[in-house]
Amino acid sequence: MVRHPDTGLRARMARYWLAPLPPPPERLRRGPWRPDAFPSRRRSTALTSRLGLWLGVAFGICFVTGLLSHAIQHPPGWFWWPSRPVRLYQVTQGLHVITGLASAPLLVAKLWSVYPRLFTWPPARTVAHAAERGAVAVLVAASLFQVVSGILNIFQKYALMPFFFTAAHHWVGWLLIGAMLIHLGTRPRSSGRPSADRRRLLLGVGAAAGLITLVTAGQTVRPLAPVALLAPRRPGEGPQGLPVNRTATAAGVVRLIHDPAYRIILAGPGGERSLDLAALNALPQHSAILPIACVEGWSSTATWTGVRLRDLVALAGADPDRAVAEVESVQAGGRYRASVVAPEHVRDPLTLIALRLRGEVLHADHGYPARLIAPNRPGVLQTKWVGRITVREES
Ligand SMILES: Nc1nc2c(c(=O)[nH]1)N[C@H]1C(S)=C(S)[C@@H](COP(=O)(O)O)O[C@H]1N2
Ligand SMILES: [Mo]
Repeated sequence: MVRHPDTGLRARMARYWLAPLPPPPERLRRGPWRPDAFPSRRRSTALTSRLGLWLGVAFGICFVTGLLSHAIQHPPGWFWWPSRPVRLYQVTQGLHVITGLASAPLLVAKLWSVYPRLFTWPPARTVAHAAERGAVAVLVAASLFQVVSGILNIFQKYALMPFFFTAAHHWVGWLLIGAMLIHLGTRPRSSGRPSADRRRLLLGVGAAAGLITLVTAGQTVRPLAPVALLAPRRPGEGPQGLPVNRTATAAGVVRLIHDPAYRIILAGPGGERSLDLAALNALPQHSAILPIACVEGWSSTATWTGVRLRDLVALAGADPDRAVAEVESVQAGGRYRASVVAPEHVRDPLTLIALRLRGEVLHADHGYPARLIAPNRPGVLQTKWVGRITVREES
């Protein structure tokens, strides 16, 4: 059947999409809506698009590294994450936090450069134009939400976020990237290179982004630690020279971990056994130099000593080369009281149930009597105050 092009669904859609909308009454055109309300010459499409390019790159890196971090913490069935290189997560999460923070001044400058467009007249010319502007509104709101909530999380201002940060930050990230892709397809094209004084402005914004990077990167890059002014935790500070995320007191475990009845329950195909501290110390001890890389961006490396998880898995009667272990804390509640160790990490001889840190018995805040430490995993999965290990074999 031959269809006339003008009666096809596509043609009808296109007509609807590009149909002019009725203009609003002219008497509403006041204040910022009046013609020539924004005379600044520093704003230009070249400036806006240059800022947009930087912001797009920063958001792109931030999104990919964020998704990765999310997948490691909530692995879908198809997901696989290696245990080497041991610092890979430290690098990807460092990039996530650094690009996220550096995008703050870029975002402010970009919004400054475009906010007169908020008062475009008429507000929407066509349905397509209205949809484009809707996508921009979503993009702006999502960008502000991501940058602000990310910063609040780094500074642990959970009280200012009446929602579950991790889930909200993840879903708004998707919203942001979706709106950004729509915007990339519909934004006005830039006209050439920015002029000299606009280049100066760009230089200023770039310098601000660089400075923010410098004063936050020190929370993970040791030589920059002295200038880590914006970083709430620094690599060398804390008991045994390592920052603490949640203290033993805050987790409510002080009594339990000092109780002479403390045991690790080891459960597996071979049944259940309980190991007291003497039994754990009697097993072969191994050392590993590994970082704690917190999702919040700080990281710090130390020498850990203890029992290999794979040795414990074998003791539980499972094949250490294809076993999964769930490591639980004596902590009664809290989101981070347990973590699952995938076969890749169980197998790795660097994965330890550590009893010592830098040659000393673990400090209570670092997980005394025993804590999990594994290569290339987010800090949040390095369970402290271990009370139970449940092992099962992968089929
Ligand atoms: N049981 C338990 N383990 C835990 C946590 C927790 O809240 N409870 N916090 C985790 C987080 S978020 C991090 S970053 C690391 C920090 O380890 P550290 O305090 O020894 O530096 O511990 C992890 N282990
Ligand atoms: Mo963390």
